[in-house]
Amino acid sequence: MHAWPASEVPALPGKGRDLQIHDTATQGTITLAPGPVARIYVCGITPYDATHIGHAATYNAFDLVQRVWLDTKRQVIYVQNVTDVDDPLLERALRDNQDWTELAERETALFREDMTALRMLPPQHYIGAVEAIPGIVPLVERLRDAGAAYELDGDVYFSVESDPNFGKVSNLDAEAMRLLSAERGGDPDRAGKKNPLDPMLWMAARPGEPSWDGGSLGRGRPGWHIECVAIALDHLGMTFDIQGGGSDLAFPHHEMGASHAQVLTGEFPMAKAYVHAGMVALHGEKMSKSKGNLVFVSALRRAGVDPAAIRLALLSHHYRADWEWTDAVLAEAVARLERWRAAVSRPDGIPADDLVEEVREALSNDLDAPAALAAVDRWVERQLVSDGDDESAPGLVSRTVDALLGVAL
Ligand code: 5CA
Ligand code: ZN
Repeated sequence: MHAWPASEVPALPGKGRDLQIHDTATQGTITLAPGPVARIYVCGITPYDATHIGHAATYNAFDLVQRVWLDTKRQVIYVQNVTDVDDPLLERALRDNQDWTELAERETALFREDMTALRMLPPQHYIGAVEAIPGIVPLVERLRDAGAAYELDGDVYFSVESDPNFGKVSNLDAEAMRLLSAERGGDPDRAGKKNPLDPMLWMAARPGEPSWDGGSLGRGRPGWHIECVAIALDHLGMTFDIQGGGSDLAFPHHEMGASHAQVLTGEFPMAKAYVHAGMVALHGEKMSKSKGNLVFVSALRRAGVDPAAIRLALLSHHYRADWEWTDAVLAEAVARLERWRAAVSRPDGIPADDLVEEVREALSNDLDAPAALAAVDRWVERQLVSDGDDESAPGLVSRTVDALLGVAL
């Protein structure tokens, strides 16, 4: 699949800082020092509805990761998937009486437009579940041949008990896992499973649903977790730096993915850091496609909201916090954008070399974007009333805000 165009990332003077980031698995902060190449896998959308602010907030967090790494002159290999076949997508297509491939293509195209408008840097490998099927089938066969998978009425399940490290990504107790499994695509109540938590690796073809040749598995379609494992291992290999997504992916998705990879390779963890963004809510509840309490990025853009203001609204919350989208959040971002633009449009001003370091410091410290915004705010407030004569300052601030925060002033 093609991704979307990259906006240019200006080079900044001086030296970038290494990223320290919170890892869900070890529940601590890790300094990722990945050498000259950094590798990140970010779970992509299930394209049955448009990009909402919750999605945008999560992708914003991982865009910052890339920007911090690029600032250290590392090469970044960024992989993202598109879950372009799965139950929710097929259910929505059926409900709306439309072709599921058209629905997926349309929403993926809109996602690309939203990401471009928000200046999110594209992945180098943007891979759909459907196109990954030829790589998924042999992995499921290997899991089965290793005794880590079993068949139930033609469907193939992964046995969580085959992984000695199962549970070490999300650190949840059995009851919590069971509840979340039922909530997030699992089927803990299906009779005949060895363990209620066992996730599906391969779903045998159902009447009226799309299916693909699965070799010795028979016709069917892939399970959700093995999709991301296959794509990640194919393009990044084992022990890449970050697997990222919203906090609702820690369990079961990233836990199961780590388990699949553990059995396949004998290694744990698949990613050095499991990084999870908080959930954005609307009207007191998590924004979600299934509940329909959504603010779409495309709707805001159509209403004339500057994407840079949307981006500033996202940046005004720490990525790990759960927060609520309100009109006030957006209004504050619009006002901030105006102040920042006014400040950098002056022909000269007060020196900004310290500001570059403050923004670097804030982001390297577990992506503390609110602290980065506060640092820019401080420069802007002084700049707006100063009679400084540093001609390079406004340009340097624009480049810093662009390179490290993805905001075009
Ligand atoms: N296709 C799978 C991942 S492989 C999936 O979860 N798709 S999704 O469209 O449901 O979500 C895409 C990303 O947005 C995930 O990382 C998810 O955790 C994140 N996300 C969904 N809702 C919210 C929300 N309300 N706030 C923050 N992030 C969210
Ligand atoms: Zn995923």
